[in-house]
Amino acid sequence: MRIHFLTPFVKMVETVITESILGRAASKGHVVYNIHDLFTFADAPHYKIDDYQFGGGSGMVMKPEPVFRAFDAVMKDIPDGVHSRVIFPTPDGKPLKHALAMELSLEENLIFINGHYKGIDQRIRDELVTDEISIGDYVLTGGELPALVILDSVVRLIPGVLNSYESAQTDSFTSGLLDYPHYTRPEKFRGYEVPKVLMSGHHKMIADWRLEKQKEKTRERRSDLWEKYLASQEIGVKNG
Ligand code: 6GU
Repeated sequence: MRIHFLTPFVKMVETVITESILGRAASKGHVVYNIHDLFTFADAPHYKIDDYQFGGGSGMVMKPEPVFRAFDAVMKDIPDGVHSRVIFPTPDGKPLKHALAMELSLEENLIFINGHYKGIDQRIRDELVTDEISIGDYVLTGGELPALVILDSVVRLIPGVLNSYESAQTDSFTSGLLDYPHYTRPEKFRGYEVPKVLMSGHHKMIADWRLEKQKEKTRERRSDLWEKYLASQEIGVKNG
């Protein structure tokens, strides 16, 4: 998979990628990163990438020209018919879910356009973007962190990127239940003990205990997931 970033914050994106499993995925040959500095596509002599908003209002808006030029440069290297998605991270996008991450992990090219909420000319969104994605109901200062969050959720699903221990951790959202508690040595720590059942060596009892903990946690914290789980189990939700 080839991943492009169109961003004014090249260093930030590079640093997160090189210091994480996202970078390891590139060394292993699973992905290639291209990070494009939007300032290099702006007009001399001022290389401005934003400007005042038509109609008034506070805050600057990202100009269309640098983004369209950077986008054209990226598309020149992508042959016709090769599957690409153009992602604009924004709090008014559709929520990021495991299923969307799965879908994106099958693409050949992902292009992230990083801007600022209210701060990007609508024509970029109308003409270039295929997916507007939000990472939750809160507002961040810019699109770089959410783009990296989206990317991380996608890249870890590419076969071979994770080792088997790490991939086992994927299961939380595929099973529809939240994860169970984990313990390691020492067995007694500051007076707190590891649940006896985990020391029993009894696989069926351990599996039952873990499933019970998953259900408990999901019921308490995520009524939305819990309702779906019940429906999928055909227990019915009549009494819920
Ligand atoms: Cl995708 N961008 C910004 N700026 N804030 C967000 C977000 C995205 N998702 C949640 N909050």
